[in-house]
Amino acid sequence: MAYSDPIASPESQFPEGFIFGGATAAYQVEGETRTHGKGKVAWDDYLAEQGRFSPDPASDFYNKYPVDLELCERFGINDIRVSIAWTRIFPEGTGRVNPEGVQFYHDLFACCREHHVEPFVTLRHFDTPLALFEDGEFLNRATIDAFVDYAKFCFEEYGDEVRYWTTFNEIWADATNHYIEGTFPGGEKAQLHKCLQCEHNMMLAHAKAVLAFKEGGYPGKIGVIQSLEYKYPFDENDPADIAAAKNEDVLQNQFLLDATFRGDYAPDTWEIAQRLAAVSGGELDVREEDLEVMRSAAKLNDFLGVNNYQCRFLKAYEGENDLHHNGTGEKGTDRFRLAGVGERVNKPGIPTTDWDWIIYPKGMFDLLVRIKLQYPNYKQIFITENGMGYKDDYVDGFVDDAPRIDYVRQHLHWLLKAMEVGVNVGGYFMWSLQDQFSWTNGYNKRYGFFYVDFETQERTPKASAYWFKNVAETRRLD
Ligand code: BGP
Repeated sequence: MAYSDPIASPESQFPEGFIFGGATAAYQVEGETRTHGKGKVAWDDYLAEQGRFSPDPASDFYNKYPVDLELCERFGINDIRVSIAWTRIFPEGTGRVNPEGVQFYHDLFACCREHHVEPFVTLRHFDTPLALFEDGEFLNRATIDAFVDYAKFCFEEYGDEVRYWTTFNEIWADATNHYIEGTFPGGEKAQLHKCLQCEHNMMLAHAKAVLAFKEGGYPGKIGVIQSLEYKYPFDENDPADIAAAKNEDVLQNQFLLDATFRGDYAPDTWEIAQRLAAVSGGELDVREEDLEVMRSAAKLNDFLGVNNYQCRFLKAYEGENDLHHNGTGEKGTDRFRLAGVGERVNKPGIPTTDWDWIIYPKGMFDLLVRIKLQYPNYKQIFITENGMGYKDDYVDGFVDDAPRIDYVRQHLHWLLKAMEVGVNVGGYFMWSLQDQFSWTNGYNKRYGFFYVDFETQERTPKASAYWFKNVAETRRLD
């Protein structure tokens, strides 16, 4: 089993200049969600109605970012993923600007520089302004224009302070959690056509923002972050399992990668996407003028951000939709059986987390090699998220998160192997920098290098932080 493989090439080293980063997202860390002029997002009411947990104060990053950046510097973390909260800039999503919000990010980026930490900035990480959400979010083409206006504002305002821009975080997660799994605000289930339409419209918005960035001649680089998972047939000799794996692959990976790197959809992608859209009774609205824009932008992406935590094994499935999200960490409760697509299963012997996420690090290698082979025009990849959700124990002032170290070590091992066979990877960000809340799971699913006591907001470096510091300093795994 790959998980327990020894490190195969102990002599291999990450190249000089490789990014060793930690990741955050505005809504998951900042707190202060209803103050300092910030406008509402759909999550505010959604979480309040659920009553499980609050986004305030989260990790209080709005006030504590100097502490976190100081920790980054001490622990060899030379880059931080942050996102700009759209509604700190435009409280209603369009129109009126909130100067206090604009200033906040100037201050944050300046503090990053003081601590020699590069900010890697995402424009939207799941937090669409409420007014746009209520108008249909990205299924409404007006949201595309609103996003591009917001992006242009940020490029103009922060263009000299930011070297790495990404338009969206995880278009697939947005689309599936909203329209298939029903775990994000809006909460619909098994609406395959809406999921694919959302993916297309967001990729069109990405393309328009890339063109605006390049036309503006800003100094940095720009890309998009996709959440990708290698899809293996459960039985690789069974044509029905192979077809199920392909269905899921198109939904999550190939549709978005085609849009990113081709700017249109290859014939097999398009045929499967149309068939899947028909399962939920819909058709896709993809216009020739969209594809023209996307084709122009496809040549201009400077990099691809890859968020990768796990892979999937797929079996053919003939039954009704049966979807249940394990959002509590009660192992073995997750179910994903999607009519017309397939059933997610695990293979005996492969470990999982308490949230039923499959731990199969070789999946990262297979995914990266696939991108290189299928989309040879990609320029560079950053692993923009990878990490392990875990119920950490704080004991006598210390957190021994050995399973997380093992998880990250195994993934970095397979990442190095991918680089050895020629995949161009510029950096790795662990999700997450400090503990923060998880959108659909709350505060007991911790991911950070730095343990956060959510009562006192004290930070405590975990064993993984000390281990990662050594990796970053030596650029070697062991
Ligand atoms: C990604 C998101 C992050 C983060 C992470 C962990 O999908 O970009 O925002 O939450 O996954 O996922 P979760 O919080 O569901 O465990």
